[in-house]
Amino acid sequence: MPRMAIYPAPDAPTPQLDGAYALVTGASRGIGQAMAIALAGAGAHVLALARTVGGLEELDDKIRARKGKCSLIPGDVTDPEAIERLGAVILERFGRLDILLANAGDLGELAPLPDVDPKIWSRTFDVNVHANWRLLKALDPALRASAAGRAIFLTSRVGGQEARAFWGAYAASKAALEMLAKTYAEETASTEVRVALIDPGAMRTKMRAQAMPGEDAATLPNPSELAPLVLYAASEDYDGRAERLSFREWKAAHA
Ligand code: NJP
Repeated sequence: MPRMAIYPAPDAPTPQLDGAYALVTGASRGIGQAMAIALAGAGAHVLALARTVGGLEELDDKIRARKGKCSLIPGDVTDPEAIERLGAVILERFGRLDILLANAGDLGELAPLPDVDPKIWSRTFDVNVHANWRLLKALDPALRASAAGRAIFLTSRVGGQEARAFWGAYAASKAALEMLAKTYAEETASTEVRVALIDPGAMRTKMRAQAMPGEDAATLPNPSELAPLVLYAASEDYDGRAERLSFREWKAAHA
């Protein structure tokens, strides 16, 4: 019997994450950058990973302007050696990882399945699935070393909820990611590690603009609105096992 997702109350106080170490992948823009700012605002020391150094520096400026803590990790999540090294460095330097926000994602190509470019198909799975498995593999010891390790994955409505024509590579990769997260939740059930899946719905980011070029971005939520859900999933109070936390459902329940 699948467990029901439990959502935070709209008026719940912002969780305090003082002293927590939080690795955010895809922190150079969009949801990742906004959530890195939110995590730092709640007291976490953010370890921000992405390829675009300019975006990371912009994040660093924003966090420091708010007196938060941030370390930049320019890199590619699809680089296996770099991810393996990262796991070892985090464990050696900090002794633990309290929060993994596995946010980096690739939309791939919106096209009928037979027409998807094989290179883009592979890249989509490399970023959305294989990189996240490697992150888990590399960071599992550090997450288990935390008193309340939290692994949070960004999914999508099309990842297992709703098949949509032309979204094949992205949808199949997010469905695989969801099963990866659920499996990890089972494997860590007897530990202090907890796993969350967050479905942000349509948000005002570059990926969304790439998917829906004709859409008026002003009608979409700002990624910062996702903060209460992400901070809840990152908190000691969160006790989920990778049930899907949907931003749309949470907003609708409290409208
Ligand atoms: O995406 P975007 P969003 N190595 O394109 C990074 C999900 N989602 O914020 O490396 C390292 O603005 C990239 O950094 P860079 C979605 O599937 C969204 O919209 O510098 N990093 C950038 O920081 C995804 O999982 C919506 O190019 C890599 C970030 O990823 C998450 O939310 C709806 C990388 C992508 O920023 C964030 O999406 C939904 C690599 N190889 C699910 N490749 C939505 N926005 O509407 C990419 O249902 N990145």
